[in-house]
This record gives sequence, structure tokens and C-alpha cells, in this order.
Amino acid sequence: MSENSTELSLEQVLERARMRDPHQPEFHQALHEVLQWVVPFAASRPVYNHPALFSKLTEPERIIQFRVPWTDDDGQEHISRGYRVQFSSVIGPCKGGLRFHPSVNLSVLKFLAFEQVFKNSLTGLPMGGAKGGADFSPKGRSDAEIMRFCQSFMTGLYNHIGPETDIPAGDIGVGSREIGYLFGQYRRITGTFSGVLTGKGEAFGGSILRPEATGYGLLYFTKEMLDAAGKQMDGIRVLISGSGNVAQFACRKAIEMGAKVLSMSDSDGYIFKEEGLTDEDLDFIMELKNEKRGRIKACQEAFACSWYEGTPWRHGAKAGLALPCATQNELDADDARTLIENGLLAVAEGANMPCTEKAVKLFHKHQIPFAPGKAANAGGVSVSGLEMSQNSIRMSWSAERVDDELHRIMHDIHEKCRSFGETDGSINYEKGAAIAGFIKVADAMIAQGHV
Ligand code: NDP
Ligand code: 2IT
Repeated sequence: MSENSTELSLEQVLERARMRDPHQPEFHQALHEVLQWVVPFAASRPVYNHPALFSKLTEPERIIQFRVPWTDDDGQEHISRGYRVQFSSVIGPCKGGLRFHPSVNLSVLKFLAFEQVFKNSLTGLPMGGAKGGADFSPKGRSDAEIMRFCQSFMTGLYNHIGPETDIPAGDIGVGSREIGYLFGQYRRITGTFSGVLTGKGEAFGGSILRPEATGYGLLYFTKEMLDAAGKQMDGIRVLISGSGNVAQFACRKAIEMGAKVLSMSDSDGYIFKEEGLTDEDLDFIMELKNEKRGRIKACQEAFACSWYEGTPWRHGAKAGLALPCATQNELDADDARTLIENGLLAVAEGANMPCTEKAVKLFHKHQIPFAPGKAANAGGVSVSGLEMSQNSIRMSWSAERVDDELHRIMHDIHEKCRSFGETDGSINYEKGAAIAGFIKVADAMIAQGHV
């Protein structure tokens, strides 16, 4: 598409992105997922019907890439690659997580940052979108190695972030331990104590309920979806993937709401318990994952469950709800078919883009309510936004207040999805979330001129 083309077309917007960066499949996938709904909407409204608006929307404001030197416990020197993709600051300072995983590259981070722009817009809070991280694998690394890595990473990044410019947080491989080390190094280098990161410990400016927020918010949203479809949460059988931050608190809240959680997983395989995981089982899993940093397979020896290789989707279990909470593209078309054959009622993404495009197509075809991550997992960044507010006014809010706000935000996001995605009584959440997220960002872009 020429920069000055006057006709807005989905294929041209996507083709331009593919030509510019041919080796970024995850980014192209995320563009298609959002723009398939947004472009037809924009094309029918003169105010948004401008190819140049989409050129701006799909091009990050700034990308920082830096070398991260670190030394392991044996004295061996390593070089990792660190990044921050600052996609858009048009509705607020850049905001989004940091991921430490060997699969991290620019394509993955651009997809995540692009999604974050729409997600953050949907929250109603003044936050732009960003994502960062490193191709470093924390697996099997000692505490001391993780600390040295985090310190080196922050030394490379500190100059590009700040409480008014860009506020990172956690994501895969980055939890409260890593945020603590990153914050310590930022404070040391800059000599400032500020809200430059979210997900901090409560002792130094972290918001109560931030660890729980993504998983809890996912269940609040899921409850809204089931209500809207006239279905019950109580007694529903749930498949969850992952066993990290999002999966753990999704499981906790699902149990509290009366659901039966049949599975959790890690990258080696999954556990399955026909009677449903108990709070005690989950306590074991949380200690295993957060303190001992062990593998989910160890659950077999601790409580009555089975362990299998692969993901829970193809187990063939009767289940009404699928909550993928591990990583991108972990649930494909074959998985979707198996789930549909086994009584699937709804899918809500705890992870970012865990369902492939073909899987999502099948959900739409079978009229199964499907909530994309940008809506369903927005609770995490929402409470990050609340942490920023608390840091600005140097106050800490109660758990009750934060939980009330989280409930309200998830409800509002559900209503936005309904407003822009409802036809003939059923809600296309993917469409509603994309269009509602787009409008605020596009209006701000237009109002601020060609910058
Ligand atoms: P964690 O690092 O705490 O947990 C990640 C979980 O996913 C682990 O169980 C991990 O298993 C599994 N996993 C990671 N990569 C793969 C892979 N390639 N294949 C199979 N399993 C994998 O991360 P989070 O729980 O924080 O994040 C999970 C998802 O939720 C991500 O998509 C993230 O972007 C998204 N998210 C996170 C938010 C947050 O606040 N943390 C907010 C919104 C979305 P293993 O240990 O074996 O690697
Ligand atoms: O994907 C996400 O929304 C996150 N990893 C949380 C981002 C944040 O800034 O809290």
C-alpha cells in the first residue's frame, strides 16, 4: 500500500506490514486478528477511513534493543538480547510486561505490544501499550544468577523508561522476584524511588491484589460471558493450561466460584484430576512452582491426579470451559474440534493469543462465545494501572477497594464488547474488543495530529 493510497483495504494494510517485516509471523497474526474487524468498521466511517491512520497504528513509536551481559555461577560469561517495544503512548505512557523466555524475539514482542495497545485502551485507564523482555531462559538458574541478569537488563533499559514515559511489569518468566531485582537496580542507578515498574512487593509500593489480578479478572469476565449466554458457572468443568501466575489465580477463583478445575500444565505436560483440583492441591502447585521452581509432573506424587505429555485440550474430557493460560498458539484447530465435541460452552484467553486463528474460526462457526486475551486477561494491567495511581498519590488502597475496581473494569470491558460485537443476541467478543479498543486510540491519534 502506498503511504498516500486513499482507499482503505485490509489486504493492503496487512501486505504493507508483511513487506516491511517479512519475518514476523506472530506480529502479522496479531495484526490480522485485530484489523479483520477494525478495518471494515473504519472504512464505513469517514473520520477513520484513512490508510495513513493505519500506517501509524501498525508501526511502533520506538524499539530499543540492547545487549545484556551476565555471568553464571560457574563464572561463564553470556550475552542475551534485551528489548523494549514502545508501541503507542497516544492515550497514556507506555505500559506492558517484560517476558524472559528463549522464544522472545521482535516478532513476539511486537505482537504482544500491539495487543497491549488495544487491551490498555479497553481498560478505560490512561495507558499506552508496550512490551519487552529478553531471550534469556530463567529455567534452572539460581537466585543469584537471576538477580545478576535482572540487574544487567535494567542497566541496559533504565534510560528508556520512567513513571511518566514507560512502566514495565511482569509476564512469562518475570514475577515478583524479578520485579524486585529490577526495581532495586533502577532505584540504585537513578537514585529515585518511583512507580517505574508495577507488580512490586507490597513493602515498596506494590498494589495489593496485583499478583491475583489477571487470573481473578479472567474469571470475573468469564462469569459475565456465561451470564450473557444464560449459562452457569457453578459446577462447570474447566480445563486450564499453564501453572504460572495467571493459571494459578484463575484456578483459585474458579474453585471459589464453584467450578471444577480438571487440569493445569507446564511446558512438559499436564495434570488431570477428574474430581477437580482442591484448594490444597493448588497450594501444593503454588509452592512447587513459585518456591521450589519444580515441574507439574511432581503433583502425581503429592495428590491423586494423572500426568500426561502434551496439552490438556486433546485429553477428550467433557468440559464446558477452556481457559488457556500458558502461551501464544498453544490451542490449535484440532484442539478446538476436540473441545467442541466434548461440550465446550465458552473459551476465555488468560494468555495472549493462545488460540490459533483456525481454532478461533471454529469457535465462531459453532457459536461458542470466545473472549480474546485483550478483553479477558486485562485485569492484570488494570490493577497495574491502579498501582500507578496509588504510587502517584503515595497511598495504598485496601484489597476490597482494588477488588471492587477490578470487578467494575472487567464488567465495563464486557459491556464494551457487547456494544460493538453484538448481533442477533450473540456477542462476537473478538470483534467488539477490537473495535472498542481501536476507537479511543484512533480518536486520540487524530486529535494529536500527525506525530
Ligand atoms: P508464568 O511465567 O508465570 O507462567 C507461564 C506458564 O506457561 C508456565 O506454566 C509455563 O510452563 C507455561 N509456558 C510458557 N511457555 C510455554 C510454552 N512455550 N509451551 C507450553 N507452556 C508454556 O507466566 P504468566 O502466567 O504471567 O503468563 C502466562 C500468559 O498470560 C502469557 O501469555 C502472558 O503474556 C499472559 N498474561 C500475563 C499477565 C500477567 O499479569 N502476568 C497479564 C495478562 C496476560 P514452563 O514453566 O514449563 O515454561
Ligand atoms: O499481558 C499483560 O497484560 C501483562 N503482562 C501485564 C502488563 C502490565 O503492565 O501489568
